[in-house]
Amino acid sequence: QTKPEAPVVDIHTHMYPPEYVSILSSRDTIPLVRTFPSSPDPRLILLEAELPALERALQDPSAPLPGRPLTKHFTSLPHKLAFMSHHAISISVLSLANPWLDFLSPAEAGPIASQINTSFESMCATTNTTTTTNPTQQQQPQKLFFFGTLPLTAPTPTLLSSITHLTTLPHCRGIILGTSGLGAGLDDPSLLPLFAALADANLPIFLHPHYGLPPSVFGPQSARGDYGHVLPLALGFPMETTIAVARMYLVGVFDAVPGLRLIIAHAGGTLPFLAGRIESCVVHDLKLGGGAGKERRTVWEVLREQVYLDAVVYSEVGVRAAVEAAGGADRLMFGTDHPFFPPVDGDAEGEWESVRWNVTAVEKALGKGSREAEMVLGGNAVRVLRLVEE
Ligand code: 5CU
Repeated sequence: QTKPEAPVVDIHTHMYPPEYVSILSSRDTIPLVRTFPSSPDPRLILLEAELPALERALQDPSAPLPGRPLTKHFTSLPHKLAFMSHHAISISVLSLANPWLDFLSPAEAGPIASQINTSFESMCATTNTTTTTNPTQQQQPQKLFFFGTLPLTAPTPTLLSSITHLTTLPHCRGIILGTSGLGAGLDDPSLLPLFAALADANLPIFLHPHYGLPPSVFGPQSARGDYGHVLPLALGFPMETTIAVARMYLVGVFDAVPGLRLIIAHAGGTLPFLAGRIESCVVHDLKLGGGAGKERRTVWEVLREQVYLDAVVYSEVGVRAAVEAAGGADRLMFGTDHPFFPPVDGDAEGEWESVRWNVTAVEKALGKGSREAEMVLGGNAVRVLRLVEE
């Protein structure tokens, strides 16, 4: 008898449901969706770094298109399921992509959060009751769960009732959160009731970047060429995440809410590499106490007790560092970042090399077919996020 395939679980996979796309299509400032006569797909413009290209394209129809194509992979459930099937992913934990609801007015944020979270719940419920094993590929049945979205600009009572709403949705397994929090970063004391409510509800935070670093950090626009998304995405995103978690640590969020669990995107940004340096600076610069009679927990201890990392890092060197930093292969979870980073040959219905790189990185770091690799590719997510129908 052959051993059943271990499930592959994608915990970092985004969608924009139709109601979100209509909001973006009605906007004049980023984030926004625009159509251009020269492009079959509308363009999705999200990042500050994309503004100069947007302005050029609005003035000159022959200028390169800004942002990225808003393909069906961002918006359609059948495309998500086909992508999963193509890459032998049996369970996905969906999340709204950045910048979530960060830009909404306080009055609209609550109702829109409720609508979007309900929409994710219904995608999961429909899929989990209707899909079966694909007989040609002998895969496990496809299942969906999701990380909810919070109306962060809404008044606190609305925000807290949105968490209560999430607890009633059977397929919600946590929330996705950016680094701005209520507008003042994740070390803002006003966030503590929210963190406590999430811990009480057993909803981990999937922490994800969006804002990057100010463009000036990367130096003046280079006369040597356009570096595209490379600097903001490859470097700005992970530094943003690192700074947000460092601030949470420094202000004592993890001690104040010991039940809080964080899953940090992109293998923790640069934390696996920089945690030692943060720790050294704390020891040398600050007297951070854990309160009377309490020992301060080191950055390493917090990472190993309250933090999980995704494995979206595209190299075995990064996977090894993430496993070391998180305290073992039982704290890392595979992800794809679908539908970002589509195939460079343009065939989005075929194999995505970005997915292959992340799978190969895990297999090279931990051993193809090893128990550790299976845990990272799926077992950890099933255990940590309780990915079984209840
Ligand atoms: O390509 C991009 O801009 C992005 C993004 O905005 N969000 C994300 O999760 N990955 C890539």
